[in-house]
Amino acid sequence: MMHPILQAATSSTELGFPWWLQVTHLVNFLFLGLLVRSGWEILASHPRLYWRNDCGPDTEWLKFTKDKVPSEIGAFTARDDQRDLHPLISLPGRAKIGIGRAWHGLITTLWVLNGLIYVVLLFGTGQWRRLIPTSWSVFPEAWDSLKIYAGFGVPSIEHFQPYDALQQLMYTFVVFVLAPLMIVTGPVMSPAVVGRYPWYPKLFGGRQAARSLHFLGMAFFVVFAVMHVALVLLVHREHNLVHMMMGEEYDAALVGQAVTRVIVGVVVVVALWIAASYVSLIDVRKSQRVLYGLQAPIKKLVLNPMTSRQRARQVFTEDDISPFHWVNTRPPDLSQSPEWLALRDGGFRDFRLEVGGLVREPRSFSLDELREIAAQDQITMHTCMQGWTGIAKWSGIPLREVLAQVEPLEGADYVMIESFGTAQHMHDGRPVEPYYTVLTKAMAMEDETILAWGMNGAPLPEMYGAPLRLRTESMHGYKMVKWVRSVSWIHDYKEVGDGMGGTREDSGYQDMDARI
Ligand SMILES: Nc1nc2c(c(=O)[nH]1)N[C@H]1C(S)=C(S)[C@@H](COP(=O)(O)O)O[C@H]1N2
Ligand SMILES: [Mo]
Repeated sequence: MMHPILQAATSSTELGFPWWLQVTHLVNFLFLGLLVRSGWEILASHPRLYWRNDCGPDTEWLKFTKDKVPSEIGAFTARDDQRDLHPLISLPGRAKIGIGRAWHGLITTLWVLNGLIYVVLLFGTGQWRRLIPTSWSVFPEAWDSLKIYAGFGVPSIEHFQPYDALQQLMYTFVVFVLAPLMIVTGPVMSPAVVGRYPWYPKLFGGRQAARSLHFLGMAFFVVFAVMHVALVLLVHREHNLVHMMMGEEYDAALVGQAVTRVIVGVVVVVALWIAASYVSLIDVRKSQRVLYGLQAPIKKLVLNPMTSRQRARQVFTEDDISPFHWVNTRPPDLSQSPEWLALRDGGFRDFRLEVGGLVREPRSFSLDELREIAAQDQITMHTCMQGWTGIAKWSGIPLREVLAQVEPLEGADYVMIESFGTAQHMHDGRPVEPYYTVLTKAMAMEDETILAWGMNGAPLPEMYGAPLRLRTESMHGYKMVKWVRSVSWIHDYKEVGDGMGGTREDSGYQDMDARI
């Protein structure tokens, strides 16, 4: 009988260190860095983490800002809370969150693909046998290794086949628990997924709990990566390097070349991480087009069929309404819209919603007239792409009922909603512009796309968009124009504004397709 350790050693030799193992590792290292850095960009736009969906003041369990949030609504906006990070740190840096989100989405797809290739080959080639523990003895053995490390010792080389019990446990955890955790919590950030499958976020304890778990997973990945690299370099370094870099069993003659390859590999990957930031910032519009363009087909395929059913399913009740609901951008002031201020002073009695554009005959409606056409209530969760959420009851008229009042002309393919108000801030530093958004026909006709005049049973407050605001529950908050002035059929969103589909798309570099 061969000693089990020796037996394992022989089978390990037979398994070798195939090239695909090295390639998938290197690609993984590159992608993880891009994911973590773009994740930081997103986190910096709302540097607070919660377990509860209402994100109220002092309900964070962790925050990366000293700012306190006053409970007075609008005193401190979500925009005021945004931080920017240096391009050396985050991807791309300088608070270009639209581009950060674009990178995050694109790389996620590629990272999952690389992971699938790795796992398929792992099982296809028998490599899994040395990675995945197959006996309970792995626990006491790992404990022994841990004790040795704790005494700043190093388990002897025979323990590594080529991985010791502790490594096996760790790697198995990272590949089969941690990575899947990131993959399953990611989609909970999408309003379309959460709106369409309301049971899904509940698996994780809610939308914010999933966001917090996603963050903790990232933290674990970072700690693991640092420890992993440190141990590779500290414990039997020469063996490891030859295995990893040369794909061969240890041979002293190969050490020099292995070390060179490590250094080159790390330098190239880190350079690519940083280059991704600076290259994206050279021409931000182009980055937006390219990065979102590349993932458009898969987004269309996977997300566009998902429309919110929070109303039909009665996902939330009055009890779920958030006591605090963040605000993004304050009502228009005198310089922005004297017109809106005059209407407000008259209690919006003179307000008329203009419905026009490419239509046979434009029309306008008072709030009372709109109420007579149709009314519906919906208790839904608002998700801002920055990361915060809030649950409220919205009352209003389905947009499709408004659109049914006019006859669109040939070539009217999109619906534009314009505001009396502006954005709080334009990301490219130009003066603030009137806020607008463009919806595809499908978005406009959704069941939970409404123009709301009421919030939580009262008239819509000024801060939240009085007299009318758009609610598009399958999409992020940036589509939901507040202080609505008009609805127009247009031919193409490329012909209005900067041609990107809305104010946040034009100047925040977000995607017109706001379902994730
Ligand atoms: N006119 C106008 N509407 C707007 C915005 C804006 O800046 N101006 N911000 C949007 C964004 S990014 C979000 S998240 C929601 C926030 O809605 P709330 O302030 O009612 O929570 O409003 C949207 N509507
Ligand atoms: Mo937002």
